[in-house]
Amino acid sequence: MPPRKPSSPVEIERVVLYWAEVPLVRPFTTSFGTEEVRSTILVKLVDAEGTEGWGEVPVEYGPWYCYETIETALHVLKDFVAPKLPGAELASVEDYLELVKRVRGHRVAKGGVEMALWDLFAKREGVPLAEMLGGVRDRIVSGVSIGIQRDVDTLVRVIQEKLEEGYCRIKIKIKPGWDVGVVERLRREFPDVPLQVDANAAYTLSDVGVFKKLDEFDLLMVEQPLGYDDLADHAELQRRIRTPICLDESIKDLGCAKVACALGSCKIINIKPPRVGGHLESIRIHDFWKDRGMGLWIGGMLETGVGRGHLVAAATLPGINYPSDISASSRWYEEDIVEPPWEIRKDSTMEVPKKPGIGVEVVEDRVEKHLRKKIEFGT
Ligand code: OSB
Ligand code: MG
Repeated sequence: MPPRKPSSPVEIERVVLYWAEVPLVRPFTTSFGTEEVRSTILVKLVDAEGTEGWGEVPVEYGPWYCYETIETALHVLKDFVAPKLPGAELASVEDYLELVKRVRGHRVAKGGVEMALWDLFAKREGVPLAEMLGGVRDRIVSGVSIGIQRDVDTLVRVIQEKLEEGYCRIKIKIKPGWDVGVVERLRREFPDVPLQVDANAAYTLSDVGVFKKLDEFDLLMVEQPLGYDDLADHAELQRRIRTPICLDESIKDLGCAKVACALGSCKIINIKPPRVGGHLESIRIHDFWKDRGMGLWIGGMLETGVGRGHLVAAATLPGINYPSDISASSRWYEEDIVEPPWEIRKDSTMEVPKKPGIGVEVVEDRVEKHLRKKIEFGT
């Protein structure tokens, strides 16, 4: 199903940006560092009738996962995107993209507003966001992403705990020195668990031996092994190993997906709507990749309940054929900023809300509790 067109244009009256710092239940360590709080920017759009749309800009303080940071995102949103919105009449998401076309790159920042607009349109239409996007499922399959731990025994315990909570697929972060030995041990402990690894670009082609060894362990995929921008080397690596390569950082838009397809850089794409600038570009990548019968799932970036709602809706698209990194709110937060919080069932699925839009309510008192800065436009 193609995405649904709004039946009437919306006039944006107000835009509110909330820069918040929500504490994580446990620090999260990847090949590029450790996060103890989720710094994030929430975007609220309000129309003339007072209907609200919410989006999230899940950037970090440093340009590690992508070049955008809290400061660059606030700068781009505050100086170039948000001022264009109050009074603007938007008949579609495409109208918004046209309005901010002069801003090159900065997809996560622009994407936060794009997603808020989808939520607003869905609420105005009275339909769940999933339906608005052209989704086809009433539940999605969750997997869980586990950071680098102090030692392998700790990792084994954490995985045990996650399996007991219901997660059916485990992803671990790897980096040089925390790879083959770790996976070998996990395969002894959990021979049949669907397992995949994510390197966040920590290796180069000269490490091909590591990936040849990982080929022995029946992994679902190896995510972003090489350079964050390097489609050519990934193609070379994919020719030399059996395990499917999944690209994350490298796929910034449909153009990257087309090049990756032409070169054979990967067999699977982890679509993160924020990374590619929102839902519309996610749908374009999804449609292109699905038509070629390749692997697709939705990745996460420790989003709060707002961004998580957008991920859940995106994961209902028909071509999603692997578990997504969309865990329960409690995986990351003691208290999420939405009600109800996101939960998974014992069978590793998450229910897609039937309420309009993202289907959860933002508890603004909780946002205020963690607020660093609030910037308003309009009225
Ligand atoms: O590479 O997939 C990644 C979190 C932040 C930034 C990048 C990544 C991740 C994760 C966590 O792996 C996924 C989640 O939100 O559960
Ligand atoms: Mg990744």
